[in-house]
Amino acid sequence: LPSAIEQDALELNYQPKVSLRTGTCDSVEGLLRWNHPIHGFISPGELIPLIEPTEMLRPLTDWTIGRALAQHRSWARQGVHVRIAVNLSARLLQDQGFPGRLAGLLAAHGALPDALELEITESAMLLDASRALAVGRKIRELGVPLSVDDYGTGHSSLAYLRDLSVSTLKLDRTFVEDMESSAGNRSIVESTLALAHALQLEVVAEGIETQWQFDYLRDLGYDYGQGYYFAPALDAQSFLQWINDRNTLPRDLQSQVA
Ligand code: G
Ligand code: MN
Repeated sequence: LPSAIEQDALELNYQPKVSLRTGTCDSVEGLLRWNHPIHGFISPGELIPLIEPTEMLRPLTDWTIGRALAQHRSWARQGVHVRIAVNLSARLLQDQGFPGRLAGLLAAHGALPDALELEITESAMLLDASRALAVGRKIRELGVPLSVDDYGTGHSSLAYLRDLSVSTLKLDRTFVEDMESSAGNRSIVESTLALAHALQLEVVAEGIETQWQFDYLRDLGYDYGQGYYFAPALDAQSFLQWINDRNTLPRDLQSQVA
């Protein structure tokens, strides 16, 4: 991994997040890709748990944030302004030096804090909760939005949604997947929306794959959606093509077609 970082063998791919109200896209999730010379593509799901307990977590995090900020600027120069969300290890909320390094990265890239968003999983609060709250607060004070990823699958109290100053909740795709056939999943999808909005959080449905799911979530009042229905994770150039094609569609069509 150190030499992969040095030789730029890591890449970020970008999956669009689409407003279910307007059909437009103003943010993406950056997903790490490592094309390993022997093992082939290694996904972040495989990589992060291996890296987490090691001293490589820091350089990998810094690389990811730096890459996202550089991409943000490159797209901006091409007239496309999208926030980039990156997935962070929950352990970073235990790292009191992280907010300072984050501020340094923003300054080094000449980036505004809302160029970026940090996604963390619920497990952040399983560690030292009071430290996670303090680090989370510092991140928010910098102006970088935090969101809770894979919501509903972790083991957490609801108190952290109230206390961790997150701005967005991303409902895990397993609840969206079987929505059509599972009344239980529909109840979870609906009550999560009510909870999020009551706490003044925006809510994103992950894993939208079908027209039925899209219609249902939009009619229910979900703010954003992400999933193969709109697009898979795309390389930087393909994303530019995708968003330029999409944003030239008439408004009324944007909210109807993928
Ligand atoms: O945990 P997180 O939400 O960051 O996971 C992102 C992962 O979800 C990526 O690996 C991506 O390929 C996958 N993914 C994105 N959209 C969909 C979808 O619509 N269906 C399924 N099954 N997986 C998806
Ligand atoms: Mn994520």
